[in-house]
Amino acid sequence: MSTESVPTHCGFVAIVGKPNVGKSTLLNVMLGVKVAPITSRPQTTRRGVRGIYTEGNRQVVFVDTPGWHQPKDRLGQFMIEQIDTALEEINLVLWVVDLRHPPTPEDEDLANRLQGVDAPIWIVGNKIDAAKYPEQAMQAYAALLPNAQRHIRLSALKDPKAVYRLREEILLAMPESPFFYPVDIRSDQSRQHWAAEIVREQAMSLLREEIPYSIAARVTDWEERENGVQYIRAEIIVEREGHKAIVIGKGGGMLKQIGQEARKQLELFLGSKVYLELVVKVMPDWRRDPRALRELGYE
Ligand SMILES: Nc1nc2c(ncn2[C@@H]2O[C@H](COP(=O)(O)OP(=O)(O)OP(=O)(O)O)[C@@H](O)[C@H]2O)c(=O)[nH]1
Ligand SMILES: [Mg+2]
Repeated sequence: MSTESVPTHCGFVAIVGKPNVGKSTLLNVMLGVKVAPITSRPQTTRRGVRGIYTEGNRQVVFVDTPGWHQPKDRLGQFMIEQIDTALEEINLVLWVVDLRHPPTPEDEDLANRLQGVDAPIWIVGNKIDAAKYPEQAMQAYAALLPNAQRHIRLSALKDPKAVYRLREEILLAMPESPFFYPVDIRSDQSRQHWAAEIVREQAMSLLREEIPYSIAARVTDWEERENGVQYIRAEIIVEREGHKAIVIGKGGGMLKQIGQEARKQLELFLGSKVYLELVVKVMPDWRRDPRALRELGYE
């Protein structure tokens, strides 16, 4: 039998939900590689990132999205637009909810938004490992979206097998279609972009209070040196001089720690030695400045 006669299946799957419910965790486990940054802080994801999973003649293009929230600045508006874009021409929506808690007004708001989506919606109740009343919580979420096709309970963090079972069902739900990506591609973002997200992830995890939200990161140089070392130069962007001092820390301690943690992650996923040079730069009020946002790729 020639391979041409085997039909291929492919489709787009949006992963949406409130901030911090575990969308990016779910995506990373689904793909088996770290495509998206994860922190314990809400609003970690800022951009719709595509993660591609291919198995045999089936391919899924997952779109991880920022957490649904009321935007307070231009960056927030950009984030909400990323959700709207992800919900266009979609084959399936995974609405990720946190089973540890009942729905909040933000969930109600998102459920209303999802009413208008044509594609089937599956509710993925996450964090069941830490949920006291998972059944009641799921019922309350399901009541917000009566047209949801399926209710799935799992722990993206603690139970990868449950995530693989879900992935299997998603693969089977994809319509007949040519593949959108080559079979060896896992993400649509450049490696520069991905590395910048790792730096931001570590900075967001280590810094306190409002500082995590006023941080951006970008890679400005990447060279493969002869000895096999990847030389990466990245900038951590902050909004004010005062923040710069906090990111650098006493005697440069904080910046060093961010660098060490980010380097570990980069080395793990690149499989080679990394020399990471970090620089802190001030872009006054970048979250409200259209030019700065454009420069940082938030447009
Ligand atoms: N207990 C538990 N924690 C989880 C689970 N999945 C994710 N988390 C944690 O929840 C936090 C948020 O995870 P993310 O994957 O960044 O959540 P997100 O929905 O992508 O968040 P935003 O990008 O901010 O919208 C992290 O601390 C995760 O380790 C789970 O199944 N159980
Ligand atoms: Mg995320």
